[in-house]
Amino acid sequence: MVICTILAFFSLFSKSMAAARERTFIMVKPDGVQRGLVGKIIKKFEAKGFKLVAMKFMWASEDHLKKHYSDLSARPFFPGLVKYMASGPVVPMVWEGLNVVKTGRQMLGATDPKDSAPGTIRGDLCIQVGRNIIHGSDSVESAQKEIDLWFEPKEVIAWRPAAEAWVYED
Ligand code: D4T
Repeated sequence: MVICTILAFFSLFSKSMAAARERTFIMVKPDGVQRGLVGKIIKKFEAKGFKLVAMKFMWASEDHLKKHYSDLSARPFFPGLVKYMASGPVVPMVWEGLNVVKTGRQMLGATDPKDSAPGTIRGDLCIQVGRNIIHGSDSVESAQKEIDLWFEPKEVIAWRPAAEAWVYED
């Protein structure tokens, strides 16, 4: 009985810890970098309580961006999208936390800024869909694919923030 209780406790604990380790891929696009919005965007994710586990500053090639947006290759805006994304440096990041994929998308706001609610990143900081300053994964599965495309495993850092016990109940 005692053993069962202990096992149940650890199973619950590890489930909630696993959920808190969900990861998403967030990227400040070239217009966000050129407009000096990198710090503001990072601040929002940090202030929410999410944990930064990977980040770099790079100028992505068109080939790399075609892979990233391969699902959209048949769309009429695809060539323009790839050119814009390759027009300057970007800041790819991995953020970790409970429900970070869904919450991250909510924080970004709708893809087209004309439909993004005020208070969201796109709602507050941009105007047109072709210059919407930030990307965020739309599912846990696509987050994993995108993280693998943009980062080597060793570039994603496992660490425990000092404030973690003040962000999560357990
Ligand atoms: P990203 O991937 O940039 O976070 O955008 P979303 O996930 O929110 O939306 P998406 O994949 O449909 O679009 C990818 C990218 O294409 C640009 N875009 C989109 C565009 O230039 N014209 C358009 O009509 C659409 C739909 C903006 C985001």
